Amino acid sequence: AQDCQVANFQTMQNFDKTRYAGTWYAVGKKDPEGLFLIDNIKAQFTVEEDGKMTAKAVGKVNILNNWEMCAEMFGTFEDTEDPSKFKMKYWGIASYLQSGNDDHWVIDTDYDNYAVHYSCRLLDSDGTCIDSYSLIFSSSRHPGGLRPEDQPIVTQRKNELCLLGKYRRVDHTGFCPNNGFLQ
Ligand code: DAO
Repeated sequence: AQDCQVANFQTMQNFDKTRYAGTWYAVGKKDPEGLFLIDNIKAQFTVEEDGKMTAKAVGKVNILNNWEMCAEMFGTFEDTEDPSKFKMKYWGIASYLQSGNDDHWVIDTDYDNYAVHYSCRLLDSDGTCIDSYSLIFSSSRHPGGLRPEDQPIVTQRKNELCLLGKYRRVDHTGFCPNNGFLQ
């Protein structure tokens, strides 16, 4: 049987946040309960002078059930003993946007083309995840989607996360234009 224990999920070996820095386009997403970011999701990771990773992200959200807007979000990342696993604190530039603390794991990346992110918000007593979200990123070299040669790797990672078939496509329609928030 497949091992779906979160503690046993393989993450990126020797993750290098400096190589990871830059702009990534979400092209796939497995939503958590209480979905927040819908589409047009773009994240920009930076390594600050103190060596800590930070991020800015934009994405379309639904506020008050029916108001579509572009959320501008900040994230700060605490290192852990595993270089691929971070504790992320996030908040919006506006107070009515979601904020919180999530795990932020880099499952796999080749730094240039694709990245697979994972976060479990709630563990079950058996060690599997009750509430997770995961983003599939394509680099700014391929904002429209993953290269064909990266797709089987990403599918394999989705399967290892026990989330195969649970992702949806994330569209980029220009709803969240570059307005100076992201460089
Ligand atoms: O979309 O439902 C959801 C959960 C996403 C929460 C995280 C918000 C953004 C944080 C900043 C940067 C990292 C990708």
